Amino acid sequence: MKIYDWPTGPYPARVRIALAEKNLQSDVEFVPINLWKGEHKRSGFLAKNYSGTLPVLELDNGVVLAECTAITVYLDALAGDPMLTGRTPLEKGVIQMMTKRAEIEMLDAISVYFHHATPGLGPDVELYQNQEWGLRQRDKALRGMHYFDAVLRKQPFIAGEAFSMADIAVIGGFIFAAIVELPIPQECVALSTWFERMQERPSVRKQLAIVPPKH
Ligand SMILES: N[C@@H](CCC(=O)N[C@@H](CS)C(=O)NCC(=O)O)C(=O)O
Repeated sequence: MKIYDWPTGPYPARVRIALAEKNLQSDVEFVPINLWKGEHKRSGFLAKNYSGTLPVLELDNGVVLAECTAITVYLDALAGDPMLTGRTPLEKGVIQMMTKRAEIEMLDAISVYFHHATPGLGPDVELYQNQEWGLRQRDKALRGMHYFDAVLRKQPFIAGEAFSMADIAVIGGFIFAAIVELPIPQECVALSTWFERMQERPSVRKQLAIVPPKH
């Protein structure tokens, strides 16, 4: 299978971490798509992923899967432990909920901040920017960090008692925060401590070596 990706991208990082956790890296050919040159907005790539985003997984039979969550669900089902998307019906539901929350409240919000209130991918790619919207989303991401801090004061992982896809989504948020130099609020001690613990995982350490964290 192929993964269309960009090595320093926070969303592709989610899939790279999942691949490393499942020990599936050697089954994958990585095909770089240059975001800074806008290759993800060209017709050839849009034919694979209508949304014009990375990462995209392409199977050997040509079937294409986009969206980090969908790709992670697929990869998780291919191999054994650790299970990233849960075993019981309740675990599966909670992990999906917390992954979506990580996207809405942190990762996607930072992405909107990047694309709208910073130079983003540059004038050739960022054809419409709305700075006020970007700044609101930055503030939303900061509120999201406080929310996840509160979650982690009560439990060791984002979705409960075990490492999961939801942790990986928040790690994606940390990676994006480092790129846009958005500091994690100092008072979010549980969140920072959790992130230090996440870096003990080889899958995460390897990814952060590509995108050094600043927080
Ligand atoms: N919801 C998508 C978001 C993917 C996404 O935004 N990826 C970034 C790469 S880090 C991207 O392609 N950005 C380019 C753009 O939005 O122009 C997912 O979960 O895969």
